[in-house]
Amino acid sequence: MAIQVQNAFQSDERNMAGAAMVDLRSDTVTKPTPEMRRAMAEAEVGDDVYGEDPTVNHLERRAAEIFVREAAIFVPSGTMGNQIAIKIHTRQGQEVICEERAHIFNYEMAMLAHFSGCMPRPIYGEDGILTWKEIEKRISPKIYYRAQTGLIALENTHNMAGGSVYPPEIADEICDRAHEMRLPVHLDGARIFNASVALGKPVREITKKFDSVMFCLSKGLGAPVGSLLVGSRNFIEQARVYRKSLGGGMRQAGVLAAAGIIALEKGPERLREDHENARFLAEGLASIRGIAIAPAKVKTNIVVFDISGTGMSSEEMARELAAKNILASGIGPQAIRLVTHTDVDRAACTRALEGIREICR
Ligand code: TLP
Repeated sequence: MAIQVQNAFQSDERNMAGAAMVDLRSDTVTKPTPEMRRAMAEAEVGDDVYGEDPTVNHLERRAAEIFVREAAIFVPSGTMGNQIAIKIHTRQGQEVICEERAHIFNYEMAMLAHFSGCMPRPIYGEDGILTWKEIEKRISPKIYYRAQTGLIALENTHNMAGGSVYPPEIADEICDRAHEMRLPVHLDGARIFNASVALGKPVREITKKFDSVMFCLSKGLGAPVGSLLVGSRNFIEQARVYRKSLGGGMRQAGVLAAAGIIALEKGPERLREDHENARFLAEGLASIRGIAIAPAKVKTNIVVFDISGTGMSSEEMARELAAKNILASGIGPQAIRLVTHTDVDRAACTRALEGIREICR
């Protein structure tokens, strides 16, 4: 399930001569807007390790307000936010229940084991969505000779399951039942604003029962760097210790937080457009021979499709697309992921579709 990262450099060179590059590898590739760059240049800063950066403090306060939590902490990446949360919620030798394709399990450098000393207990969920019924069966019995479940971690939207969205009542039930068993629940909400737009419900509502939430500014919201972890005051105080231990004390980080504030306040407004473009891509892909995808399942900005019917490997397809200045990620031997974002418009999506159609012909 490795992500094969295409080297965009070559395409940049070709770009000089040919058509503009359409980069659909991820929503992490967005460049800061002129407004963000101006805010970064003008940001008021201080030493954030001393808690003295006014711009970072402002961003953290706003995140806590928006999610209706006691506190928030700015971290350099989603990975760091998730792993700090796991560390706080668990003890060494415990198990963490997550979905089989979860980011915390597959793409966070085994930090769950390395940093927290825990074992993942992965469970397959249809479209990446777990239910309490499935989770309950995998919670360790309270017997002293069995490793105990320490945490349940959900992902909303679910990246590798194609940007799927948790129905709020399913997530709420998982949290309620887990809490009855005194188990904490963490949310990898890297793209929680995409879920919020798809559901038409504010993030505070769809995340209210989780013990901690990580969300990213640097994905669909368009900031160049940064994520936030939100939770109780006590939880965030502990997170500050671990952020520093991991080398995440960022000093005059206000230059980053300034772009983050714009991403947080204005980013969500335009996600609907990304979702419409993703659906447009999915519908176009469904009409190409050899490609398997269910467009109705594409609810947010991620399109995952199977290309086994084309006889090509995802590596081959990504290479051929790159030669046309279209960048896509292979996420399995014959699975491709396209992610829409602020730097690709409908015309760019149309070009990407044409490129894929030509290759499959
Ligand atoms: N996802 C990246 C890759 O790492 C796969 C991408 O291109 O989608 N949670 C989820 C659900 C994510 O998708 C990601 C990044 C993270 C956490 C980690 O965020 P960063 O990259 O800031 O550490």
